[in-house]
Amino acid sequence: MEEKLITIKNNAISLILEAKNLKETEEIRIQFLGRNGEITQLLKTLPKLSKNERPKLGSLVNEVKNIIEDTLTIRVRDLKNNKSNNVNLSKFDITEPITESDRKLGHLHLVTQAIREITAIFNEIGFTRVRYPEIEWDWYAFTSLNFPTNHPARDDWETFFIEAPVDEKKGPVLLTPHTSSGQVREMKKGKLPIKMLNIAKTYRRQSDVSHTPMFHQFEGLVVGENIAISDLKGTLNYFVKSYFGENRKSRIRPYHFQFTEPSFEVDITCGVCLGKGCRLCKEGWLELGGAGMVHPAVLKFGNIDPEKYSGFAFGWGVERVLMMKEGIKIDDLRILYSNDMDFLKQF
Ligand code: FA5
Repeated sequence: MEEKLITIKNNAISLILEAKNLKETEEIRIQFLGRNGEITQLLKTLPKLSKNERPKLGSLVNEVKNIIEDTLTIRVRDLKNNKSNNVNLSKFDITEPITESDRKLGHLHLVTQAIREITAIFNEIGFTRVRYPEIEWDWYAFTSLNFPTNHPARDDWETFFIEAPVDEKKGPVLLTPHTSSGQVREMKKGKLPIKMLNIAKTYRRQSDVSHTPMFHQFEGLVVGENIAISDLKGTLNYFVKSYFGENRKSRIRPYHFQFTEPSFEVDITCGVCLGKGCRLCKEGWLELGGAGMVHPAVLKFGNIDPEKYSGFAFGWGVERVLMMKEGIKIDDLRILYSNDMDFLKQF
């Protein structure tokens, strides 16, 4: 039902923004909010839901209803204003105080909405959001994560280095290329068990349809006694079902990262064919991001005894998961940061 609501909301907003006259806005109002409208129908199904589901979905339906009503109000007002401005532009008085209904309603950026949703999903299972520096020492971004000195990610074609004095122990300063730089910082706090969710801006020298030079990652780190791959798999499945929908599945494939052993690449079933294979995904699966069991060398850098404790970590791109979410189709990731209001207003 949540997914259905998001689709209804996106659909309604784009129709409202495209409405050319008041007749069309009225038709849209009836389609969504009328006696037999899509939202009204959903409200009627609420009493049939279980006691647990009812309050959450009830407030969600109302929230969507309010968004549709507000967007309609603004569109109707804009259409009316255009008309009167066209009729008598000379009467336009810039000193006239604005009324409450003249205020334009904005909303949170698409990426901020995704960050909030991801945070809420992980909070439910006990992860705490933390924040670590975006301007970071090489030691936290690479050395403490078991990267050898000649690793290609350290090459300045991938990482932005900052002109600043090089520290004897921590090396040069850089714009962090991944949220994994928070792993050893979290371990060094000295509190176990760890259940961290680090969401931050990350930077790489990349720009094409699926890469932006600044993007966001969310990184999970769990460290404690007897943490196993099955815990990682359960967490991945929980996230995939909560964020993408109950009908989506996850799988892990062997991969390589310097700071996890074993390492995995995580895939989810395609939202179009649900794993059967289609033109979009070819084999039924889409790549989500990296994960693995924390490397013993990394635990040692964080002053944690790898004989006694183990852990898992995962790190994925916020913009990428957003693109992969059902109902949101973005064919160039860079549009998220292009200040294109027509695009942003849709969400
Ligand atoms: C990493 O950055 C690892 N730190 C992830 C990790 C964490 C692995 C913990 C194991 C344990 P990778 O370079 O594959 O891995 O990036 C992770 C995700 O960030 C990618 O799957 C993608 O979703 C996103 N990403 C990477 N580069 C960009 C970019 N330039 N623009 C947008 N998203 C990006």
